[in-house]
Amino acid sequence: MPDAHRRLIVVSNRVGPLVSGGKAGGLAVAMADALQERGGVWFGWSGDLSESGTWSQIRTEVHGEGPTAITLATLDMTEEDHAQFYEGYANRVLWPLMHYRTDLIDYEPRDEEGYRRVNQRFATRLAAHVRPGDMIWVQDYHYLTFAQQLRMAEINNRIGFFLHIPFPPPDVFNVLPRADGMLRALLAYDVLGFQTRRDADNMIALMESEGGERTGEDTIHVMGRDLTVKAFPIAIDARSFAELAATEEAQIAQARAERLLNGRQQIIGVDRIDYSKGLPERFMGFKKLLEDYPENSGRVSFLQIAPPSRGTLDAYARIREELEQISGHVNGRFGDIDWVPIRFTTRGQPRSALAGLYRASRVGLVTPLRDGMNLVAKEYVAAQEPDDPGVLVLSQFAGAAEQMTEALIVNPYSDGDIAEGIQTALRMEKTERIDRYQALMERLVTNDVNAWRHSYLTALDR
Ligand code: GDG
Repeated sequence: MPDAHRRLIVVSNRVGPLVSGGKAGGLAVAMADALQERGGVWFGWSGDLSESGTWSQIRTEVHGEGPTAITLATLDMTEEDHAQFYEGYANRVLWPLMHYRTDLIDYEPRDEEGYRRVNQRFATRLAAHVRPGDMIWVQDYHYLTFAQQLRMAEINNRIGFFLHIPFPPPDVFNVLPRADGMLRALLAYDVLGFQTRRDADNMIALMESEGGERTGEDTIHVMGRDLTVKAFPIAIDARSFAELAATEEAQIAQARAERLLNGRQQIIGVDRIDYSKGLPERFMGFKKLLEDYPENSGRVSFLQIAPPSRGTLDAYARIREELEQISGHVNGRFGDIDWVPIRFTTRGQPRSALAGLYRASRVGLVTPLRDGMNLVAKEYVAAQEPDDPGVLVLSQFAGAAEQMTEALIVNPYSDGDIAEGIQTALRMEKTERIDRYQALMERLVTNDVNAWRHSYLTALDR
């Protein structure tokens, strides 16, 4: 168990909310729980743009008191910071790169400068508040160079990093201009955590190509530094999510969906609109189901909930249009006056309603082209009714596929494969559905988000 007396400092792009369960998504809940257990500081961007930006005063909000008090500490950014650091380098270079989409990289040297500048400013501002013994845990691709900047500010504390998105093989990573400099920046961390064995192996391969030598199962000596490089698959609080699915609010959403379905079976997808999620390919997979297995006509509906994310970026607007086109086409060609094959909404749902909608669905369709983990896959399973569960159809390229082997694993690039996966799920006998659900659920409960956090912090707290 980690030493609960060392203060924890979490760094992530967005800070809060400090709630467990409720409305917040996976990352926020995991961080809030970690801080609630041991107290500490949660540091990051306020969400506001101002002229003083990273030079603005650190805004602090203290919750609780004594050793487990939590301080939320935030800084603004300037409009330029946000355009270069966030929209530019983080989302037009690192996001596509890490998702193996080198074709979508839009690299501008000034965005890289902005990225490095924001990392440097945030790190320098935080450094003034770091105490000896504090453990610093940095989240995600926005802050690859954060530890290097802290080291320059003479912070010698343990600093860990966790990447929520995939990490590609060396040949792909090296497409990044000045990739070697980025690798060197990452070596300033003590622990590099990844979602899957595959991602961790890709990092180790990159380090070995630079002369690194493994010193143990998860440790490597490279360019004079000793690091832990390890997979820590992120998880959900499966028990709480299962409870959420049985609450009154969830039941209301479930009943509403079932009324509309009128005895038909529902297939559900839930994703932020993003090209990594394989949404157009998924819609084509559903179309293929209707073509290849016409017995589903009038009997199955596909509900896709796709709230916008980073809506300012053109790529996302284009996907949305494409989805509207495909669903319009499929509904026109296959639908009937009392049957809408695809229902597609960009309206976000409360978390409890989502749980009810998962439960109302015979098939959970999670087919990203590439995904760090994918928490929707885990939520879908956790929300199922134990004695009549639905079936998860899961992309082989979601990190979750490494653990969720009882799902029906499909290739998201093949519409035929998706259609076949859905068809198998729809036809599956109840006993087999229960067997698969039980195996998946047992693993979700054992390896929940608390176990994830503890294993990471144990590695960091050496
Ligand atoms: C990144 C990585 C990794 C979605 N729509 C609604 C809603 N959501 C919630 C889901 C889920 C979360 O958002 C999405 O999490 P994912 O894991 O599926 O995907 P990313 O957002 O891309 O997250 C990913 C994750 O980080 C954690 O490390 O797994 O691979 O890409 O919790 O339920 N929640 C509500 N209404 C919606 O309409 N309330």
